[in-house]
Amino acid sequence: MNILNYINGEMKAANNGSVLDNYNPATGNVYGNIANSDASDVADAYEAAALAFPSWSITPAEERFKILNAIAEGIDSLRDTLALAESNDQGKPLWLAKNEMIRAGQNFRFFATAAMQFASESHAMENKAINYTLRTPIGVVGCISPWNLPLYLFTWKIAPALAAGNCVVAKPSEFTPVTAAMLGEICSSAGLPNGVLNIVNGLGGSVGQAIVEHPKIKAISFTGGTVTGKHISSVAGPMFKKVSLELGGKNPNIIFADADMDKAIKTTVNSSFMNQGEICLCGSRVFVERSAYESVKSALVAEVLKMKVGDPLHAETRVGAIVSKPHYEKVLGYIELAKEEGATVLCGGGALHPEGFEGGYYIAPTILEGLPFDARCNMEEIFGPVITITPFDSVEEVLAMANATEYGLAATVWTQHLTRAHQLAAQLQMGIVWINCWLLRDLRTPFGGVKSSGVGREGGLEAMRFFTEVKNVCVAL
Ligand code: TXE
Repeated sequence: MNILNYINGEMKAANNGSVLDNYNPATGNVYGNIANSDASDVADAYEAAALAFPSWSITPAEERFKILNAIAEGIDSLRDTLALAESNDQGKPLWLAKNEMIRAGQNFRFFATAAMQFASESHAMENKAINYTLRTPIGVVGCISPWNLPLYLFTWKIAPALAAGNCVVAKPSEFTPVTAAMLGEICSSAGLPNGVLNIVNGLGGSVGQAIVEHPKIKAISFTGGTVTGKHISSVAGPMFKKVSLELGGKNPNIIFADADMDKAIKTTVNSSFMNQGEICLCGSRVFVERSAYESVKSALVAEVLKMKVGDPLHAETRVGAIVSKPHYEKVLGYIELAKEEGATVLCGGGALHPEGFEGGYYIAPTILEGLPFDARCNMEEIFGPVITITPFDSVEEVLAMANATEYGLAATVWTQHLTRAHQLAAQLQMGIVWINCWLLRDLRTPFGGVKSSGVGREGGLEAMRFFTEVKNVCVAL
């Protein structure tokens, strides 16, 4: 399978003709290639987008609604094909990829309706004046997405950008380009005019960098690693671009002794290991109130030992392959570091080589105990199937440990104590707090983190605001 760029409604090879290998992480084999584009392809994509903008930006909201809805239907109708492609490209279990394809369609459907609902504000000054805000599309915007939830996150950015009337130059991760290319075809079939969405494939340092540096691409929406986010900020800042950054997390999952334990344990297994732990929202630091510590620990270990790891296409697989060899090595490196830091491995603790998939990148779901709260493996994002478990004695103590990292994306709290839950929600330095649940998403809610987890919020009207420029008009009465 050769993945081309989608520019001005056409599939095109990179101008320089070069390609990169595309690997299937389940087997470690090369199974296709992708366009290895450079700044000249980004320049072409920009030109196509700039040409399409005058017409797309004044296309009536109802027409944008219809086209975005048709894209959603296109995704829905190809759900199984997209899911299989995503699983082969990323390593995630097929059943999970199928769920994510539902969300990819929902992203377009949600922002199709946002196009119809988004409205200006007005502020009356007694009898002196009336102010009204005008919100207009920004122009050509850049959307750069990662490899963990490929189509899910790609569409989460592109849909609001288009709904708000912008044209887009987008880049999927070089590790997972396939479903983005399929989306290009879906968009053309759904009647999206040529040039409104352009997808350029290639490496972050060339294509991503060229998008961020392009003087006329005025806003960048990025999801990825904190180091890359910091670099993007340093390039986009002096150019005064609007930037939305959704970066890493090292999320605490706090379990009190009064929690509904069946639910807490079942959900903790998911929040720790879903998508091989490669979700920025995964709860990688589990804190358990001391009186419940031993029982929660043994219940978690028992559940994790039942999880089938291996062939992502097998219906019973819970944990598939790690996305790439470099990332696999990074995660294994952290497990070794944890051992050096004094961790006890309760389960997992290394690579797996399932029969028939010996070349794939598999890591056993790993639970580590006995690390100080400020050990590196408790402070740095591992982004794999690795969690730590730590007892606590008081609310103050767990709050201090939970807030101790540089990250501030999400926290989960398990308790039946209403007051304590709300007090913790207010004091946790996070953009998102889940109480007695995890990853329960309402697309209207603001989504994003504080501290090194990012800048800005996605979701609902926040995303529509990000992708528009605002002007206040003051009329004296
Ligand atoms: O992501 P990168 P990496 C975390 C996770 C992971 C770490 C590094 O901890 O181990 O980040 O992952 C593009 N200008 N997350 O290095 O590089 C790149 O091509 C513009 C958390 O694989 O941040 C890809 O499309 N773009 C996370 C996208 O950035 C550049 C999801 C993300 O890749 C660029 C993924 C540049 N100079 C990793 N360099 C989350 N928040 O969910 C790279 N890119």
